[in-house]
Amino acid sequence: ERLKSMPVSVPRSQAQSHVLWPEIDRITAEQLHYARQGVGEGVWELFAEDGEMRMYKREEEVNGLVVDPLKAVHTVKGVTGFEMCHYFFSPDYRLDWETTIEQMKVLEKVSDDTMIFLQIHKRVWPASQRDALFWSHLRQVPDSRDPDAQNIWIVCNHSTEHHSAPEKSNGKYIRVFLTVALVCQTMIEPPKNGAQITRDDLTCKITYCSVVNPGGWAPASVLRAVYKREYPKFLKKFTHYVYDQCKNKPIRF
Ligand code: 16C
Repeated sequence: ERLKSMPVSVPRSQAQSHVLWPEIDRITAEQLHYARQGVGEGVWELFAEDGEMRMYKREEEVNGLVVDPLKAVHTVKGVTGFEMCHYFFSPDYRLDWETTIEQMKVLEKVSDDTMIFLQIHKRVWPASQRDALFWSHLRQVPDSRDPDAQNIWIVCNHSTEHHSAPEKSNGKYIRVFLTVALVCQTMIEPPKNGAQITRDDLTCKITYCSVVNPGGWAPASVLRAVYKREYPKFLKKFTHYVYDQCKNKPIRF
């Protein structure tokens, strides 16, 4: 009798009682689905390549503003998907790897896996300076029929509003709108003779997807030049950073 009343489901996010939860749940699932679709069929255009890293874009404009979607894939040895996502999500490390930020603030810690961030980004000449207000959610991809699925983690960032943030219309900055997803899967090469798994046996497959609407006027040529430089710089710097942070620490799945 006692067993019957015990919870049978896997532990779920504490954030599910938050007013934003339905949106977080829906957008995270959409972004996961979108990230898992390949870059084939000629719609994606390769614009940067470095070692295992490939970056693709699609040129798109909305009301005259450049909103080119970006999709990148990368493979990094020696780290897990959880480790990648942990360093991307946690505010403690953001300023170590994020080079476009001037200030970052956690406006609300909804739960261990969900926070609301306000960031002020560096100004890009000749445009006005931008800020970004978004929720960020870290989760392990729920069980599916795919046996590798339990090795997949996602961080999803999506623009939102918040009572303690300045209004986007009368603030000092133009607010960008963003939807970003980092999806990471751990591949394990089983060690011979049942030996312990070491970092040499790990490969992390990364997909990074981003759509940023600049929120107000910015010259298209400047914007495209900035992102073509900044996205590759980000993904290289961030993945090196995580590799360095993890190399002498126990593996975390
Ligand atoms: O995903 C990344 N970082 C996360 C944590 O910070 C989060 C942030 C997304 C960035 C949103 C872009 C905000 C616009 C910044 C203005 C550009 C600053 C460049 C400074 C150069 C000195 O998800 C990694 C983000 C990687 C870098 C993104 C660069 C995107 C540029 C898009 C152009 C935006 C409009 C700029 C107006 C001129």
